[in-house]
Amino acid sequence: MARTMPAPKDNEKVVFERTKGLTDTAFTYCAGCMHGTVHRLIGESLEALQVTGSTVGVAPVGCSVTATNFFNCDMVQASHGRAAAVATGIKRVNPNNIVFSYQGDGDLAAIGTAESVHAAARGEHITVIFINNAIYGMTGGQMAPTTMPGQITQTSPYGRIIAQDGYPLRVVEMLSTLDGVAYAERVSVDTPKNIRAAKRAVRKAFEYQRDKRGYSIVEVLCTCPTNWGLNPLDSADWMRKNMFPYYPLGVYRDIKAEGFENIVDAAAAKLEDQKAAYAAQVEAELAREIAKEERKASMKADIAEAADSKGGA
Ligand SMILES: Cc1ncc(C[n+]2csc(CCOP(=O)(O)OP(=O)(O)O)c2C)c(N)n1
Ligand code: SF4
Ligand SMILES: [Mg+2]
Repeated sequence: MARTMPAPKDNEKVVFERTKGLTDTAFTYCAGCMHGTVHRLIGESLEALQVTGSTVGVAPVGCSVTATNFFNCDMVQASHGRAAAVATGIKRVNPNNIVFSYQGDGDLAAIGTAESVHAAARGEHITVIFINNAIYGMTGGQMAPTTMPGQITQTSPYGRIIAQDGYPLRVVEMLSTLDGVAYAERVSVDTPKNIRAAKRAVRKAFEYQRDKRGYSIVEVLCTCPTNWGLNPLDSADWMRKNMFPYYPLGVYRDIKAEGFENIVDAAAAKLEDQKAAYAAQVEAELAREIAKEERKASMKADIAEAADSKGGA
């Protein structure tokens, strides 16, 4: 639903404005849902970097399927899980555009795992905003790969059973091991302090893409009050108590902080380190073998000497 903000009257001063990175459209998310907060942080980053006119966003399947209505940039709709592949194609033919995907945990970490891992491994110059709300929100609250142990969902009525359903996926930890990843951080938007940190992370992810450093991802821990069956405040408490310990907030990869310009330099330095470590290991093994042979030879000589002295006695 498009809305038009009334113009300020003569005696009124504008103290706050809706970011121009978002369209003037009311969000359709449930009350207390954090998708809207994350949308705003993305909109503000695009506006601050002055790239709304040269950005293409890729919307997923999930509650944020409607994201195409909200961002004030070109938007494309990917089918379920394919957003990283669609973003890859768009970025490769338009390398000067900013390209981002916005994906839920069902989209990115279940059906789209392959695309997501390989886009990161290839070091695609895209930015991924990953909404981890520990559930399939849109389809009524089924278990996601990020659902917490013991968490009750529509498809885990007795709680997620680890022996049966396995362990939740820690996405930024996993992806940050890949050489293509320039920046990976996990944030949340539950408090003003965390929202400010999340804003810095989202902006940095876009800056890294603009500066051609490599793939960037920001995982945002979010609530889904509707499917968790809790009110928004209790949802935030539940998230802090249950999700924060398992999914610690923080930076998991930042190649600039590590002293590199881009993933190519970082990967080359890592390979040199690995080659040096391997050479040192081979050398140490060789030294051990030589010492062993020397010990053997000296023992043989001792035995021969002892035999000689016995024969002579
Ligand atoms: C190929 C395919 N499989 C399954 C679905 C059904 N589906 C739509 S949204 C969704 C789950 C989305 O959950 P998530 O990505 O976590 O987003 P959220 O709604 O929680 O933000 C599923 C399973 C689909 N649309 N297409
Ligand atoms: S179902 Fe959950 S994720 Fe979807 S809009 Fe509602 S609260 Fe948000
Ligand atoms: Mg989800």
